[in-house]
Amino acid sequence: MSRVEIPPGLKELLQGYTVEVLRLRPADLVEFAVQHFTRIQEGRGKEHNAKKGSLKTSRREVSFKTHSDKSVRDEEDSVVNHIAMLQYICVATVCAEAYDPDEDDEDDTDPRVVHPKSDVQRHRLQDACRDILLFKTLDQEQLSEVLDAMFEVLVKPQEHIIDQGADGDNFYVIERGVFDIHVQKDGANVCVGKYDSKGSFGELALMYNTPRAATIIASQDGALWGLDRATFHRLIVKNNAKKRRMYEAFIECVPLLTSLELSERMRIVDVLGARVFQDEECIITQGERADCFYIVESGEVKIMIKSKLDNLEMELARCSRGQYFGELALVTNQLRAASVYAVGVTKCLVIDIQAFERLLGPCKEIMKRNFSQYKDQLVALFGSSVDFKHEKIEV
Ligand code: 1OR
Ligand code: 1OR
Repeated sequence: MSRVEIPPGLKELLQGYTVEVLRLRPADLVEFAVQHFTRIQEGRGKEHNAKKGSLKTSRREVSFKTHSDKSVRDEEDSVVNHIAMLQYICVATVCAEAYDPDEDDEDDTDPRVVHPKSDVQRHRLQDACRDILLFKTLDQEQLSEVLDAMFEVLVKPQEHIIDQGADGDNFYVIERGVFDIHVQKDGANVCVGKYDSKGSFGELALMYNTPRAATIIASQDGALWGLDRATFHRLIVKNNAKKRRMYEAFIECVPLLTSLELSERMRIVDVLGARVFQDEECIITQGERADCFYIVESGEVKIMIKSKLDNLEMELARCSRGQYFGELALVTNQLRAASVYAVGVTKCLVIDIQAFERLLGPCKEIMKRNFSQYKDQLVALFGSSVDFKHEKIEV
């Protein structure tokens, strides 16, 4: 069988279609395909008009060569090969992307993993796991099963916890220590970020059955809590399928994310956490370092800025369902420009900085367009002479 070149973008295109089919289970697959791809084409038209960033360009340029100018018989072999390849991609896609827990009960028979811990250890573990986004949508019983299965890992400076390209064994939660993230880019090893005393890593290879996407190196003595692959799969990956069902309709309606492919939006759902804030609770504090990005799922938040002159906070804006905040510090790499408070009980979807960098790159252009609006509003409201704490916005 001759080698068939897979055009760039084909996998994502079929992946999106496959996920939609499995989700909506249409009676007529062909009719559904026509509607699905027409929607994409229309969306692409809008994107062209909006002149989005170059990252999406290669995807938009995907085109299928027609065979009308050649004899059908000459092309038969190639068509058969393509179909085989499509079938292969669809099967791979279903395995990697649209894992359905209801159709997989095998894991349920796996023995429950328990690593005994002292009270002190359990306390430290609970502290480390308090803000782990992947655990935020687990119920109490699932969470205690996860905590039972976790085991302590002490690390030394320069120790490689994960090597890019290796198979995934464990997921890790950080208790203490600084961990550098390295990625191979154009043959060179580049440090693209770090985890500082909190957060988690190593979920991607376990979620999508792929090789490790980055190398993680301890830069000082540290302590981690590991979770084995089987338990991660049984509890977190299964829970992700439920999360997709819960949030996909909402995520589809978030204006910021409409330029992403469906599969890209689903990857965001896989790693997000949900947090509920009480009335007046502070979600973001002006001047602090940033580690998360937020989308309001229900309720409302108010954005308040503090003047250096009188230290009084004044309200700048409000965000409600479908709107986002906390992007400014992440994109500009500065401290939080304002504080954000819940107005009434408010639920937000939270994405950590690493996932933001990895998954929301294509949306940054849209966010940046809003920054210039921030600037204009600021000048219009207060004049350029007003001195705010940390208000510097460089785009
Ligand atoms: P993993 O199982 O692939 C390496 O093992 C882990 O590094 C990975 O899961 C993530 O948890 C974590 N790209 C890919 N993986 C990353 C990244 C990342 N950052 C942390 N991890 N990028 C850096 C974003 C700041 C994108 C680099 C191009
Ligand atoms: P952040 O990461 O800096 C605070 O954390 C968030 O508040 C910030 O990201 C933005 O999401 C939001 N107008 C509207 N929203 C703002 C503004 C703003 N500043 C910060 N946020 N400004 C315009 C004033 C009329 C103020 C610009 C300094």
